[in-house]
Amino acid sequence: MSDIATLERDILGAVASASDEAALEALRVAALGKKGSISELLKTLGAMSAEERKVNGPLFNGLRDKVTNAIAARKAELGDVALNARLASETVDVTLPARPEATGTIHPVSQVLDEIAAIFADLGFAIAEGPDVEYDDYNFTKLNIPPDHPAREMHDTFYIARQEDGSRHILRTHTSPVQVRTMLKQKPPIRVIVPGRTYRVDNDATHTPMFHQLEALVIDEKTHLGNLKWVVEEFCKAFFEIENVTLRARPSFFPFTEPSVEWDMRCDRSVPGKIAFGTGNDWLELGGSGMVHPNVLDMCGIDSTKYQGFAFGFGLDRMAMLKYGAPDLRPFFESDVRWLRHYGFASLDLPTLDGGLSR
Ligand code: FA5
Repeated sequence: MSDIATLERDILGAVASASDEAALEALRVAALGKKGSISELLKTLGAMSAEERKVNGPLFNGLRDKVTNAIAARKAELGDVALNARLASETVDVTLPARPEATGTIHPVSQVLDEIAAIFADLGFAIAEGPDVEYDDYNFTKLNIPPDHPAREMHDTFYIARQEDGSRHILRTHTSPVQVRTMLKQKPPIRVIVPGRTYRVDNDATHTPMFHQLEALVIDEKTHLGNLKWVVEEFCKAFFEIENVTLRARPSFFPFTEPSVEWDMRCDRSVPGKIAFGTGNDWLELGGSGMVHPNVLDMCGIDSTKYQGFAFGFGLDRMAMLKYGAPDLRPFFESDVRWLRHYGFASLDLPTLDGGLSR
């Protein structure tokens, strides 16, 4: 075997068995560095005759290329091995919490929404939704409140600039337009609740410009006021987590219900700053309700000679205030984390009827 062939075999063998990048670099310097074995060989070409150079030039250059390629290939191989070893040793346990302790809490309104969804799901109600920006027609006209009806005044409406066709959108003043949306697309029997945001030009300790309502709508051929009372009663028992609920009905007026009824629940406010539910001689206002007005049924494409039903609409934030003892409604929407830490709920405790709503 020639000297060149021996040198090639030795260098390529050493490159193939180099165990890390440092060993490979040492081999590269020993072969291809300034004073490396192959560099020294290449230097001898200058002193050779033209004939000798013709033979040895391709031989030496070929050796240099082979070694250069072998070193590059081994370097890539070692890089992959090192990366795989690093990936294997630096595993991340994704089940560990991101922070030592959970700092976020569930807002009381979200908590109350979850509680209400659990209660009404148990009573067989579906959840319906509608947009915050609503047609004047659905918010008022189809609810038996025609343009210029004085009841529009009660709603302190936020209007949005007129469209080109003269129509005007509004921020919905109550969740009742979702009654209209539901009746327009679904035939009876209907049994839905509508929790959602509502807007009115209103601002004091118990009124905010944006607040939440809970609407309920039941339509079939024989639902009556007694059914309405039973549903409100069952809701109050589950929501306030008491067995003993006494309701008081007061006559009221809403253009979209006839008759209209406001419900109060017995409570005790005799201890200053405290409220106890289910006992005492005081009354807690729950909200409005009534039998859906036949005009509303007809305007929503439901035959009022065949179908009837009830609806109610309660203030959700007010219910959260009462249940969780928050005296002022405005901080609900101020995003103060100190308030949230005080009134918020653990993020992993989902309210369920059997597990407890507000433990
Ligand atoms: C209504 O909005 C009717 N749509 C309710 C209804 C539905 C009646 C279905 C009959 C049938 P009212 O304007 O009373 O009714 O509002 C209902 C509740 O929303 C009130 O009892 C109150 O708890 C709450 N509410 C009203 N305005 C505000 C406000 N600015 N901030 C917080 N809560 C409010």
